[in-house]
Amino acid sequence: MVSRFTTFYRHIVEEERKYPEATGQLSDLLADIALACKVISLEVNRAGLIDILGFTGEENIQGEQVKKLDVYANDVLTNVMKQGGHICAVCSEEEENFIPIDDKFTENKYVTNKYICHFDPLDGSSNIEVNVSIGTIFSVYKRVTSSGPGALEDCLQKGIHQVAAGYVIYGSSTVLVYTTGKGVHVFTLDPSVGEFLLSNENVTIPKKAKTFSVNEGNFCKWSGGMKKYVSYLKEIDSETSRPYSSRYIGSLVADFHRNLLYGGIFMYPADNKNINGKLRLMYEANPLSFIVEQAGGKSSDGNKRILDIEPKSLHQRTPLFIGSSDEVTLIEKYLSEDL
Ligand code: P6P
Repeated sequence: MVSRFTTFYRHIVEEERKYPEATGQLSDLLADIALACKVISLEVNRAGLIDILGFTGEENIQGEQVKKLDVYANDVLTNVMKQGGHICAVCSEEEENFIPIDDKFTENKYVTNKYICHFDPLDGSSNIEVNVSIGTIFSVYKRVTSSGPGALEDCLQKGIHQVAAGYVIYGSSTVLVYTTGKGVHVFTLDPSVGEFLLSNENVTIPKKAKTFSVNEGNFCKWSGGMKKYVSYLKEIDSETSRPYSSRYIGSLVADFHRNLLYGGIFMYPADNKNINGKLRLMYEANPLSFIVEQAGGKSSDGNKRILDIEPKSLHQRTPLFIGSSDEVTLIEKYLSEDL
């Protein structure tokens, strides 16, 4: 546990100070993302009240249109990024194309916006009606073009080139997890002061796990290797601590977060209907893969490292096997039988 009172911004600035060449843009960008997520958290935590308080769900008492929460989350994040002045392009699960943002003109000169961001503004939002934890996932890269509004080549980079990644879970508490390539750190929002406070530093994921997370309703659509692996996990064998426990919430950030802290493997494989799986490479698989590798875990599409995948489109899907390294290595072995 952490003994000192450290806010998220203090933590990122302390990291920044270790690098004389740092301009502070990444620290400010991460602080902007945290601010947006605090705002989203307020609305997510009120969501259940919309019906109870008699709002029509169409128009609130201020006469404003009550937006679907995932559209609301997207608008908050996009607007904060546009105003922040550090981003040349925003890519979102909610937007078909990337949103280019021009360099800002301040003190009679153009200042180049150095970064691009991918977001899943509110992953798992269909769970909100039943009060299941949902989350925001973000992924940050340095631009590859020199200046001006961002271009598609800035947005389609391999996950290995991320400079920062993280997620915020809106659950029993609001928790922010992030990495800039120097370990994985966990913060818990203290609503009374409106700050994310450091609760767990340099998190590591156990190499072996006791739980697996997968939607077994898809069992009949899986490959032979996938069926064999999940059946193996459910056999009784005390020497290998089997059967594993099955834990599947159906909300990626919640399933991932439990596995990160306790150990486990999350799987969303390809199947005969979704030949590339369901989850998205750029704003789900890549950021969580950066985090899990920083925590000593592993992430694969069943055949190769997620972070090495060359993206072809903003919303491309990928099979995802992510979590404790021994488990991911084992599932890759089972799936190699399918080749
Ligand atoms: P299924 C939620 O809709 C989501 O995108 C992820 O958060 C979650 O892991 C997955 O889909 C659940 O998918 O097909 O098992 O309901």
